Amino acid sequence: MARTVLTFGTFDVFHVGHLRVIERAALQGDRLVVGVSSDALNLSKKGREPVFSQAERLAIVAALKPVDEVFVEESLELKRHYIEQYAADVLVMGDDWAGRFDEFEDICEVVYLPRTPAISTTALIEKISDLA
Ligand code: C2G
Repeated sequence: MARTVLTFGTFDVFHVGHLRVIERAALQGDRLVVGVSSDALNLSKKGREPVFSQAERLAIVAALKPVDEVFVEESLELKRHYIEQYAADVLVMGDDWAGRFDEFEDICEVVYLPRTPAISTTALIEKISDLA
Protein backbone atom coordinates (compact mmCIF):
# COMPACT_ATOMS: atom_id res chain seq x y z
CA MET A 1 0.00 0.00 0.00
CA ALA A 2 1.33 3.45 -0.95
CA ARG A 3 2.05 5.66 2.04
CA THR A 4 0.51 9.13 1.67
CA VAL A 5 2.18 12.16 3.24
CA LEU A 6 0.29 15.41 3.82
CA THR A 7 1.83 18.78 4.58
CA PHE A 8 0.58 22.36 4.72
CA GLY A 9 1.96 25.83 4.22
CA THR A 10 1.54 29.24 2.70
CA PHE A 11 4.72 28.96 0.61
CA ASP A 12 4.68 32.70 -0.15
CA VAL A 13 7.81 34.13 -1.84
CA PHE A 14 8.93 30.52 -2.31
CA HIS A 15 12.43 29.93 -0.94
CA VAL A 16 14.87 27.11 -0.21
CA GLY A 17 13.45 26.52 3.30
CA HIS A 18 10.13 25.67 1.62
CA LEU A 19 11.86 23.41 -0.88
CA ARG A 20 13.79 21.53 1.83
CA VAL A 21 10.69 20.85 3.94
CA ILE A 22 8.82 19.57 0.87
CA GLU A 23 11.74 17.34 -0.13
CA ARG A 24 12.03 15.93 3.39
CA ALA A 25 8.26 15.47 3.67
CA ALA A 26 8.26 13.44 0.44
CA LEU A 27 10.87 11.09 1.91
CA GLN A 28 8.37 10.11 4.61
CA GLY A 29 6.23 8.17 2.11
CA ASP A 30 5.35 7.40 -1.50
CA ARG A 31 2.89 10.16 -2.39
CA LEU A 32 3.04 13.79 -1.24
CA VAL A 33 -0.08 15.96 -1.01
CA VAL A 34 0.36 19.65 -0.14
CA GLY A 35 -2.32 21.97 1.26
CA VAL A 36 -1.54 25.56 0.27
CA SER A 37 -3.26 28.11 2.46
CA SER A 38 -5.82 30.35 0.78
CA ASP A 39 -5.38 34.11 0.49
CA ALA A 40 -8.28 34.60 2.94
CA LEU A 41 -6.71 32.25 5.51
CA ASN A 42 -3.41 34.07 5.17
CA LEU A 43 -5.01 37.45 5.69
CA SER A 44 -6.83 36.27 8.80
CA LYS A 45 -3.72 34.51 10.20
CA LYS A 46 -0.99 37.03 9.39
CA GLY A 47 -2.93 40.27 8.95
CA ARG A 48 -1.56 40.87 5.45
CA GLU A 49 -2.16 39.68 1.90
CA PRO A 50 0.45 37.22 0.64
CA VAL A 51 2.84 38.61 -1.99
CA PHE A 52 1.84 35.86 -4.43
CA SER A 53 -1.81 34.89 -4.89
CA GLN A 54 -3.05 31.43 -3.97
CA ALA A 55 -3.27 30.53 -7.67
CA GLU A 56 0.40 31.46 -8.13
CA ARG A 57 1.49 29.71 -4.91
CA LEU A 58 -0.44 26.57 -5.91
CA ALA A 59 1.13 26.59 -9.39
CA ILE A 60 4.65 26.86 -7.95
CA VAL A 61 4.16 24.06 -5.40
CA ALA A 62 2.36 21.81 -7.93
CA ALA A 63 5.32 22.12 -10.32
CA LEU A 64 7.81 20.68 -7.82
CA LYS A 65 9.11 17.21 -8.59
CA PRO A 66 8.38 15.71 -5.12
CA VAL A 67 4.75 16.96 -5.11
CA ASP A 68 1.99 14.67 -6.38
CA GLU A 69 -1.11 16.72 -5.58
CA VAL A 70 -2.03 20.17 -4.24
CA PHE A 71 -5.21 21.69 -2.86
CA VAL A 72 -6.26 24.95 -1.22
CA GLU A 73 -6.29 24.90 2.58
CA GLU A 74 -9.34 27.00 3.43
CA SER A 75 -9.19 26.80 7.23
CA LEU A 76 -6.78 25.76 9.97
CA GLU A 77 -9.72 24.01 11.64
CA LEU A 78 -10.17 21.52 8.78
CA LYS A 79 -6.96 19.50 9.34
CA ARG A 80 -8.81 16.34 10.43
CA HIS A 81 -11.11 16.60 7.42
CA TYR A 82 -8.15 16.97 5.01
CA ILE A 83 -6.25 14.06 6.61
CA GLU A 84 -9.30 11.87 6.07
CA GLN A 85 -10.10 13.22 2.61
CA TYR A 86 -6.59 12.50 1.29
CA ALA A 87 -6.23 9.28 3.35
CA ALA A 88 -2.96 10.58 4.79
CA ASP A 89 -0.74 8.13 6.66
CA VAL A 90 1.62 10.86 7.84
CA LEU A 91 1.14 14.55 8.62
CA VAL A 92 4.41 16.49 8.30
CA MET A 93 4.92 20.03 9.56
CA GLY A 94 7.90 22.27 10.29
CA ASP A 95 8.87 22.36 13.94
CA ASP A 96 7.57 25.92 14.32
CA TRP A 97 4.30 23.95 14.70
CA ALA A 98 5.76 21.35 17.14
CA GLY A 99 3.09 19.81 19.36
CA ARG A 100 0.26 21.71 17.67
CA PHE A 101 -1.09 18.76 15.70
CA ASP A 102 -0.53 15.90 18.16
CA GLU A 103 -4.31 15.51 18.46
CA PHE A 104 -4.31 13.78 15.03
CA GLU A 105 -2.08 10.95 16.21
CA ASP A 106 -5.28 8.88 16.55
CA ILE A 107 -5.65 8.78 12.73
CA CYS A 108 -2.12 9.26 11.32
CA GLU A 109 1.52 9.66 12.23
CA VAL A 110 2.51 13.25 13.05
CA VAL A 111 6.08 14.31 12.23
CA TYR A 112 7.68 17.72 12.86
CA LEU A 113 10.79 18.49 10.81
CA PRO A 114 13.42 21.06 11.84
CA ARG A 115 13.09 24.36 9.97
CA THR A 116 15.89 25.46 7.67
CA PRO A 117 17.73 28.12 9.69
CA ALA A 118 18.09 31.79 8.79
CA ILE A 119 15.54 32.06 5.99
CA SER A 120 11.93 33.20 6.06
CA THR A 121 9.42 34.96 3.82
CA THR A 122 9.29 37.89 6.25
CA ALA A 123 13.10 38.28 6.24
CA LEU A 124 13.11 38.10 2.42
CA ILE A 125 10.43 40.77 2.11
CA GLU A 126 12.49 43.03 4.40
CA LYS A 127 15.68 42.37 2.45
CA ILE A 128 14.00 43.11 -0.88
CA SER A 129 12.40 46.28 0.51
CA ASP A 130 15.84 47.47 1.66
CA LEU A 131 17.21 46.96 -1.84
CA ALA A 132 14.41 48.96 -3.45
N1 C2G B 1 9.77 26.17 6.68
C1 C2G B 1 11.02 25.61 6.94
N2 C2G B 1 12.12 26.41 7.05
C2 C2G B 1 12.01 27.74 6.88
C3 C2G B 1 10.76 28.33 6.60
C4 C2G B 1 9.63 27.51 6.51
O1 C2G B 1 11.15 24.38 7.12
N3 C2G B 1 13.12 28.49 7.01
C5 C2G B 1 8.60 25.30 6.60
C6 C2G B 1 7.56 25.59 7.69
O2 C2G B 1 7.95 24.99 8.91
C7 C2G B 1 6.31 24.97 7.08
C8 C2G B 1 6.54 25.19 5.56
O3 C2G B 1 7.93 25.51 5.39
O4 C2G B 1 6.28 23.57 7.34
C9 C2G B 1 5.68 26.31 5.03
O5 C2G B 1 5.97 27.47 5.77
P1 C2G B 1 5.00 28.72 5.70
O6 C2G B 1 4.73 29.06 4.29
O7 C2G B 1 5.49 29.77 6.62
O8 C2G B 1 3.67 28.06 6.24
P2 C2G B 1 2.73 28.59 7.38
O9 C2G B 1 2.35 30.01 7.10
O10 C2G B 1 3.32 28.20 8.68
O11 C2G B 1 1.40 27.78 7.06
O12 C2G B 1 -1.95 24.79 8.24
C10 C2G B 1 -0.75 25.37 8.52
C11 C2G B 1 -0.40 26.50 7.63
O13 C2G B 1 -0.90 26.41 6.35
C12 C2G B 1 1.10 26.60 7.64
